[in-house]
Amino acid sequence: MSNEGYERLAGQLGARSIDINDVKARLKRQAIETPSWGYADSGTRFGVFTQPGAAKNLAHKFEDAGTVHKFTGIAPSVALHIPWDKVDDWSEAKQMAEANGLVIGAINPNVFQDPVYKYGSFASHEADIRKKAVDRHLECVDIMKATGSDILSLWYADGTNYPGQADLRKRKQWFEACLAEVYAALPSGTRMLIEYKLFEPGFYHTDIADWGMALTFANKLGDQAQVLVDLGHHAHGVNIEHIVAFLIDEGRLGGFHFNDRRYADDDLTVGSSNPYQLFLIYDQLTAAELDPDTETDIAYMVDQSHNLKPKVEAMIQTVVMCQRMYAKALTVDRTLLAKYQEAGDIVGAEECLVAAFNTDVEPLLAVVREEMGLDPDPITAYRRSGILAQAEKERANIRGGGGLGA
Ligand code: PSV
Ligand code: MN
Repeated sequence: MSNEGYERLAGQLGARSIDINDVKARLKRQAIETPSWGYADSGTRFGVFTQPGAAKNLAHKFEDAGTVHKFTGIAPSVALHIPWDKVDDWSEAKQMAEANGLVIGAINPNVFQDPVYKYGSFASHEADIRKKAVDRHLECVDIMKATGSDILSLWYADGTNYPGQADLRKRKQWFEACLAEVYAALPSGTRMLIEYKLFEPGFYHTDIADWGMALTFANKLGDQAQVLVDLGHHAHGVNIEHIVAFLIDEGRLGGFHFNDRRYADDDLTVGSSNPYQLFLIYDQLTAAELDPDTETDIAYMVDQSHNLKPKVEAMIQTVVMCQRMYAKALTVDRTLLAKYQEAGDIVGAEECLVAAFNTDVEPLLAVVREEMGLDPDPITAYRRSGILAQAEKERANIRGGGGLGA
């Protein structure tokens, strides 16, 4: 492989006073968690188009997540959704993950599919339903202990469809009380991340509709509670990178659910529709990472149910997109940017970001991958591997999945 591109980039970074070895070291430490449910069949309410090679059980999901990690080198953990991924023996599941080169990441309690949650879970007006939802969370805390997971990732479908349907303030109070019960059960050194979403399935109101509500709950609960930003959960036009910066400054940005969308929620692979927005988010994250006065502990997780693309290939594409945007953000000339900001030079400042976004980081990523013992081109290498054809042969006649299409 010619290293001309790499040399050119090294020159560009030199001119921006950026140490290329530091950039490489950071890229090698990057870690993106993939979701078990992103490997299973999924669909819309209009139908599910099944794929013969999709994961049909937890073993398949670990295999697939392991494959993504094997080809990218930066996807070492997998998030689980309970009960979609429920098993009897968690130590066996942990070993299965390890056998695929993975650790078990965030545990997501699912309190939205059981028909008992028709009117909500933590916000249900029925005390026994709220208790059932709390119990599911406590079960997930036990799973965290058994698997070594240190994140409880919380999202609620709770909401209403019509004005007057429910008492909004009471629902908030019930939420607070249930979250506090779960918080009290969290083992030390672990975190609960509270995810917000403006609509769906509730079409009139959602109980945790935006980052301000999630932050309010987190602040009341304590240091082990933080906010999770899912890129698909905002109204159109919302400035997500601003929310990211704000939450970082409050010490409350706990994690991400990366995905992209054109219209509604998490339908598309990361950066496919709006790569510049993803870059601007990574720019804020990187600015904080490089600031010695700012501490962060952010879980970078993917939450996608890409329905039509082949699952593993799409996940490799996703992870690589996060890597690419992180690399570009690492090429921002932050000294110059600060100077332009100080001088009120709007065009100069913006051009710093545009220059970084336009920087060709592919040769750098190829070198990083080779130094990590990987193929420089993960998607082509995966396509060459024959893994998908093998999975299609082995899995075609197995039923199951566990996920949005289950
Ligand atoms: C809800 O839309 C969400 O973003 C939550 O994170 C869920 O756990 C996930 O998608 C899967 O339904
Ligand atoms: Mn999500």
